[in-house]
Amino acid sequence: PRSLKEAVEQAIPLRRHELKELKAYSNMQIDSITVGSIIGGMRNNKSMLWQGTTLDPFNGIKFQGKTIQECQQLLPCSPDKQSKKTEFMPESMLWLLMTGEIPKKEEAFGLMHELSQRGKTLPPFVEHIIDSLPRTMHPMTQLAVALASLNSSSTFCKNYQDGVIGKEDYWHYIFEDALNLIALLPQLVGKIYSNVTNEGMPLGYFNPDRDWSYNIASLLGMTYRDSVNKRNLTKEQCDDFTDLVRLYCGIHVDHEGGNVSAHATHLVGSALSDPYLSYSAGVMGLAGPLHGLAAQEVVRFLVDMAARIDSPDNESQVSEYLWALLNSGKVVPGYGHAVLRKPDPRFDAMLRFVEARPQEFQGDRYVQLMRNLSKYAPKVLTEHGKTKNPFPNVDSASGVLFYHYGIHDLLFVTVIFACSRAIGPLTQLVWDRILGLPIERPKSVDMATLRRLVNQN
Ligand code: FCX
Repeated sequence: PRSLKEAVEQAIPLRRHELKELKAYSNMQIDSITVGSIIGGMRNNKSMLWQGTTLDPFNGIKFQGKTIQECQQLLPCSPDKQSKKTEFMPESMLWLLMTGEIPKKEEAFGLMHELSQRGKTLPPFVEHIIDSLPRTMHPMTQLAVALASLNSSSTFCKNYQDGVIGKEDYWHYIFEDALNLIALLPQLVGKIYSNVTNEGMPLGYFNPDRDWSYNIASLLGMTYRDSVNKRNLTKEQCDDFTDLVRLYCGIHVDHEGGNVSAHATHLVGSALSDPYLSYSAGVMGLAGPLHGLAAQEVVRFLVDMAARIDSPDNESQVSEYLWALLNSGKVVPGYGHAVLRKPDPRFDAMLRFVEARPQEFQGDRYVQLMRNLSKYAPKVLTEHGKTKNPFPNVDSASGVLFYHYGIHDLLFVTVIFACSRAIGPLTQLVWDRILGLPIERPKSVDMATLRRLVNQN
């Protein structure tokens, strides 16, 4: 079977040719920029090349043109799940985003092994840095620090500084770094979780024969090994948790190019900062409450609300809680979106995970509240009248499912998001260098210029 790198190499000539053809139309106008977009966060400006995913306001995310459900049907699952086809491996998604092709089973398994070989050990200096950080430091900050520190092992950085590589070849080293970074995430995440919850002592093991998501679950201490699993979960629950990681990490990889974490990675990478520095910047963006940190905020909000209402079915109490939140000037976390105008299909995918396990979730009042909220909150938000999208986004469902299985450190949820989000933006970073895209440098304007332009029209 082909390696991922061989498959990328096969895809290059066509893409480079396409870009060359497009360059002939460089002066053609395809969009216009309004005053509203300049002072309103550049909403809807078509101004960035992004290959792996596209986001439609009404149909949601597509991965190389494929919906979540198509990906669930087509992308290979981990080797241990062949008899019972369940969630695909994020490794398969990485292959799809990088190459535009559905990998053959053997290719996906090959990539799984390649990643586990690359990710076997965390460099000792990174362990040391994480150990030296205060246990109370936000886990996202710990992750950003650790990622940035890995820049000292960047093959791109070293070869660039040695002056031995030409522009055409940058991508080989960016690819190496990107794959190494993705491969190390299970170890990084496990180390940070043990730092936050277990005085830095390991909670589980890395298994080089298993898939990336299994290793995330294992290093969080969530796979079924009696000696390690202190959470009294059954084997089935542990397997379900690993599937949850596969599902969650499989569908959070990317949300086209303009979202904060993806755009920050692309922007910083355009200065030829290496993938570790670039994705560290992406992680810092993901750590904002209006973006990835919403996953953490949702769980806090559900736990707090559940303590103040009689039952998750009490719509009037839930609505009252929401109105109090809105009237205090806060947002309802997990609701609304800058682009989407319908319920997020990623939210639906998380709900299908719950619905496939009715017995497991029936007694969980937080999960029940999350489900009911998706019916109650849109009414309140519509009446409130501000948000353009009153429906749930993916963050409204994800954290509470991790909470269900025992990840009770609420600040940690976004770190699992960050594992997944590496895959899309780093894929694009590889293609940025293959295509030789330039440093990003949009034009800014001051108020006087804007006023002059407005008066001219
Ligand atoms: N609750 C209350 N008010 C909301 C709201 C919500 N969930 N969503 C939007 N609004 C408000 C905005 O704050 C804004 O108010 P303003 O005019 O006083 O500034 C108004 O509605 C218009 O905003 P809108 O254009 O609909 O949304 P934006 O593109 O500005 O913002 C986000 C999009 C996602 C930032 C916004 O909906 C929000 O804050 N949601 C809650 C946080 C959240 O869930 N974030 C995760 C989003 C996503 F999934 C991700 O990127 O990870």
